[in-house]
Amino acid sequence: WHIPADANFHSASLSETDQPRVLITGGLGQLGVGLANFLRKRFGKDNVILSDIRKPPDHIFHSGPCIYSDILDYKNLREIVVNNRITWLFHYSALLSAVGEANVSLAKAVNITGLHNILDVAAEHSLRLFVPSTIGAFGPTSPRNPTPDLCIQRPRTIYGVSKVHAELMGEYYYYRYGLDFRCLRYPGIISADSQPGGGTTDYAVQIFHDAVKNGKFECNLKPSTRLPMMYIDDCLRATLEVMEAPAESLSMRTYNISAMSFTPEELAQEVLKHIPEFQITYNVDSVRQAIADSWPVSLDDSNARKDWGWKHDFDLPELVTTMLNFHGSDTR
Ligand code: AKB
Repeated sequence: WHIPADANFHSASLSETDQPRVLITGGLGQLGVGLANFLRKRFGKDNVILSDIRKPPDHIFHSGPCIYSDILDYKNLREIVVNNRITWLFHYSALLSAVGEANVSLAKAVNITGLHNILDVAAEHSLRLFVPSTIGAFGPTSPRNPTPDLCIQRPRTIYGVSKVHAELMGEYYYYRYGLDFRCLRYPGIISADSQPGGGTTDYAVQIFHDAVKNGKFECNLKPSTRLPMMYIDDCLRATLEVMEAPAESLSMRTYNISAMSFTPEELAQEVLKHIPEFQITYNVDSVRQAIADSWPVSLDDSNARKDWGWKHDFDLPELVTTMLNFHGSDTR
């Protein structure tokens, strides 16, 4: 494979001293605000623009540039990229796994049609483009423990299908047009200050909130459901690291990244070490359970570790201590 000589597109032309001008789509979802804060520390407040179709709460609005953008409106996207001289785009708009099953046509529009607009605007303006993929891009016929980067991908959710599509389209644009597309397959991401919206791994965020507030939690997955998970700080660092990696170090454009895998039972045991009166009960949601049962138990991320030096910091004990501290529990 090589980039055709007549390709109109070339990778983002930043000089050594330039800071990237960053646009984040889907900015008010679980990861956008955390990513914006993280990137603003590195690149400066005004170089990172958060966008969404929703109105930002005051504290987010006052923390840095926030604008309206609709990824289904190509002209609106182009105007934002041109007017703000955007060079890097992080595309976080997506309907997650469980909510996608509840609204397939909206998931198709946002996750597939929206992605097409993003790819085109990125290629047209020579942007460096990051699109998150997920463990949900694998399915019941993928090897599950561990799941390698390259294997059968036959997911059975619209979310998973749209993410395989994103991986393949991004790589196609890379080979065909030279688009600087970079993609990581995220595990379930656990964050303290922002709620996930409609995923299968959401229980692993909610448990901390409920444990501290009520001392108990009702879990919608079976106690033995093992899934790959990652603390948000590791996820954001991995995302910046792959975006900053020299192109020649990337032997592929879509990488698994991994940190830990645990079950609800194991997570509850770890919470109990801090809150001895904590109780977990189970009320299984059949849609989420079927999705979780088709996903990897663990991810093989050896290519990311080898190519650009990926290394996670947070394992289960540090994750639990950090989350409970954030939620204000008296951790012992
Ligand atoms: C979900 O559960 O849908 C997401 C994911 C693992 O991609 N958190």
